[in-house]
Amino acid sequence: MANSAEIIGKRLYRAGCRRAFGIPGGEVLVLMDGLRKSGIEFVLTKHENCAGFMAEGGFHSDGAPGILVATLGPGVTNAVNVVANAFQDRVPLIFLSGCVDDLETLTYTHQVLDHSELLKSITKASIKVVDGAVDIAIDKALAIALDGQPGPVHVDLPISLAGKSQPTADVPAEGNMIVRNMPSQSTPADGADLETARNWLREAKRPLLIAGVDVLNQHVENAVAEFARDFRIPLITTYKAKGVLPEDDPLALGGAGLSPLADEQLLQLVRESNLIILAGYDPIEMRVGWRNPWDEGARVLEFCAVPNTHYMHRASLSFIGDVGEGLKTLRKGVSANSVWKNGEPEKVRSELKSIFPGTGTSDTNEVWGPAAVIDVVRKTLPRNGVATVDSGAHRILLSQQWECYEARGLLQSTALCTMGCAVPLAIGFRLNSTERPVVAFVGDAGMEMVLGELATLRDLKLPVVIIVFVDESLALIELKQRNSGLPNLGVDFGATDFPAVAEALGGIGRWVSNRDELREGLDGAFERETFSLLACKIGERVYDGRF
Ligand SMILES: Cc1ncc(C[n+]2csc(CCOP(=O)(O)OP(=O)(O)O)c2C)c(N)n1
Ligand SMILES: [Mg+2]
Repeated sequence: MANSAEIIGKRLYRAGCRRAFGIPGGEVLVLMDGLRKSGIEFVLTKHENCAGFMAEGGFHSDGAPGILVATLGPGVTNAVNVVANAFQDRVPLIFLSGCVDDLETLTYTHQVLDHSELLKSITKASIKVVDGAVDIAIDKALAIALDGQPGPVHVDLPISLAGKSQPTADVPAEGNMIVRNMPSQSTPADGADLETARNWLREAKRPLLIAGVDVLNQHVENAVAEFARDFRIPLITTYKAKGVLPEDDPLALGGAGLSPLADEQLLQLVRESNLIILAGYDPIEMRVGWRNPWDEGARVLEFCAVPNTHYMHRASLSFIGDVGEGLKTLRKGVSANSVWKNGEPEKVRSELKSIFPGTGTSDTNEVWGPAAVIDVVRKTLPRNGVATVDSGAHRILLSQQWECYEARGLLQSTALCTMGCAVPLAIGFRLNSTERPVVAFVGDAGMEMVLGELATLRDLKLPVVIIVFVDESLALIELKQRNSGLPNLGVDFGATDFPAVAEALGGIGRWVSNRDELREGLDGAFERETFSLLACKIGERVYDGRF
């Protein structure tokens, strides 16, 4: 006989999960023991919010849903931000919490709040486990988390149920099978719509592809890249989909999302295109400029995972299902055209490189500053290295300048755009991907938000490299405040000795104020037994006019 906690552990293990992240309270101890007995390692963090991002980092590495564990009351409330992030950023996250037994709720109030009600607007579902159907509850949570567009599912486990014996659920022995309750790959049906779409592809002289997060969720990166290459169609991606086509490919126009300077170039191309093909594109990552960015009469084909109910834009024809299969079906019987005869996409590509110098092999003319930092790290990090980046001015510059050579090569919060994600994302990813160098870029305020997790890094002995952009300011917000003509208020702050903090917490810390020092700091840092923090003094007010 297994108890409820063990059943939950076994089902999660079968779904590929190998780690759970969080902070315990008395109410989840039996649950944690059940996870451990099932082969799932518990990783203690300093904040539930960071635990959730570590779980997400692990998901980007192995594809298994992340697991976040929190105790009732304050544990759950501390997790709200990362659960909202998983919801907006389409991350399959199983959020396990303890709760008081139903009988208790009538007469006991200490730390008791309605978890499900609290999480309602930021989860795909919240399931309270009931006696006799523990296996169903957890399998259903997995199915919902992975279905359509992935997202967070909350599972509340009453304290006394956790240790209660359950009829042993049948769990097949094979290890890595991910439970996917998805419909089998669906292709556009034959018919008038498909014929119209094929004709448009035949006639397209200026076609353009825009790819988004669902290409990654459906694992159809190769199909999209192949389609782009075979038909010579330039590709714009969201920040999440950067690297679907290696960004040194001449067809790759880089990521779009937060930079008005990049948007100016890319949206012009969108307006000039006579066939826009959307591949797994979810505009939740985009700013207002991407609301209805094409003319009413434009030909727009949309291949999407779920129906377009966001109304951020409209498409002429929508094909819902497997994006890769959709593109394969579309191209049947259509041969490649010669396209963009005046070379507009190449012009945009080189214009973007001159706006954001330091992209790829080109050098920045900046001797020292944020672009120089990004430049040095990109050229030092091996091609298979993975970067994470936090929210702030540094991120907008980096997302444009950083060349990605594979999907999930740059991890960030692009829909909720929350601060405090880069360091824990890097930890979770590196924990799983022991062979890949991982670097986290973070602003000084973002770093101060998650300093405690340096102690987690110390305990895990991971060689994550952290690059802190030190400007003693919430640079992005300060810039907006100044541009709005508002007086300076609540955006600047005092100096922190980041290297000293890093050393005190068991890492290597260095101040860096030029390219050579940065290269020296990076030397050997990816092979250490601990983390390295390189605090880059970039000066104040350095982002004006840069993005
Ligand atoms: C949790 C959270 N709080 C506030 C914000 C709003 N915000 C966006 S960027 C930013 C400034 C971040 O400062 P820093 O980490 O130093 O990065 P910088 O802009 O200086 O590069 C703030 C406060 C946010 N995105 N997330
Ligand atoms: Mg800053």
